[in-house]
Amino acid sequence: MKIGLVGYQGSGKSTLFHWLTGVAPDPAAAHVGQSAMAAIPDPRIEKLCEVYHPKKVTIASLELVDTPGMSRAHEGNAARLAMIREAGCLVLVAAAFDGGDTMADIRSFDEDLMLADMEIVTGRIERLEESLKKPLPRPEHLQLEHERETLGIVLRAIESGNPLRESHMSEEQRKVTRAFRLLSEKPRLVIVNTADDESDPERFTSRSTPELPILAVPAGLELELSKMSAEDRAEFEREMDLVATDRDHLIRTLMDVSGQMIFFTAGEKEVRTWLLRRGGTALEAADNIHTDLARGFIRAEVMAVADLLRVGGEREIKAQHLMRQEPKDYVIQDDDIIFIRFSV
Ligand SMILES: Nc1nc2c(ncn2[C@@H]2O[C@H](COP(=O)(O)OP(=O)(O)OP(=O)(O)O)[C@@H](O)[C@H]2O)c(=O)[nH]1
Ligand SMILES: [Mg+2]
Repeated sequence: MKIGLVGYQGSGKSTLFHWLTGVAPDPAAAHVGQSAMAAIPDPRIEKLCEVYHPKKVTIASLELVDTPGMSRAHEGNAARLAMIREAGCLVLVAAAFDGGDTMADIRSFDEDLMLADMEIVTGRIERLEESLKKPLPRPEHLQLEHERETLGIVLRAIESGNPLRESHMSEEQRKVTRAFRLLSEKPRLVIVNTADDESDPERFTSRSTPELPILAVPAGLELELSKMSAEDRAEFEREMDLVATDRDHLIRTLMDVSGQMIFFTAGEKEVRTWLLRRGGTALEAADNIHTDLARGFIRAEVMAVADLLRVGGEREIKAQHLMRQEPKDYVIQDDDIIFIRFSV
């Protein structure tokens, strides 16, 4: 799943992208957007390595996409927005280092997303109405009529000024809108890019709600800090009386907001984390590892990292009956280490 960094021109998207992924965006590719991976840190990985002493460690990553900035004048935004259609989650980067009205920017950006959605839905309704004028077999006619009605409800919801992620769409409505990958339906997080000397970031974060989480990060400063040696950095932080942003926490928040989670596989060969959508099953987890594991799936053997660390090893886990046998439809939990039994 792609996580799109979006926002108005010059809000600090590329700076944030650079800091989170460690990859400097190529200015020559700025107009098309670019993607890079951000490893998802987890303190449990190191602990598992102490148990297994694996030859190899592999860490799951989020895919971040740096997009070209949107114009406040609403010019050429449709093309820029097209780039983030396939993103599963949006991170709105709003500037708060240049004296602009940050909260107004956040609202206005939402309006841009809703306008883009309205255009798409209206276009589809118009085409449906054209088709409905023609003679059609009855089942097809009913189906198109149903789609038109459902989209009419969705359109009214957007027109009333509520992004779709906030309106409680029925499963039926979601089914109809899915193909359009509407922007205001995507889960979203706001990162306010504060000035290096911002003294009161709470004036932004206190507006945070469960529907619209807001974090404040001095992205420019963090990027500079990340380029320093540990020593210089510690000294700089002491002198400036800084509390550095917890980058690991931020990346895990992005994972949460995008509806994803990690699970573990562990052995002497490799300790590894894998991404899975939250609510994903043992079969989906097997498929992420290798399609063969899903095809020949027999069962998943599951233990919890916490149990393993407490008892000290797999032998103890088995002796204490802490290894569970789970079927295809078992829902993977945070902290699961899984081993897939499969036939070829
Ligand atoms: N003071 C300050 N300046 C920043 C900060 N973040 C970015 N800038 C500056 O703002 C300008 C734009 O930053 P970028 O990261 O390129 O912004 P962007 O959102 O990628 O810009 P576009 O891709 O053109 O839309 C650069 O000159 C940065 O140095 C910050 O936290 N503080
Ligand atoms: Mg940029």
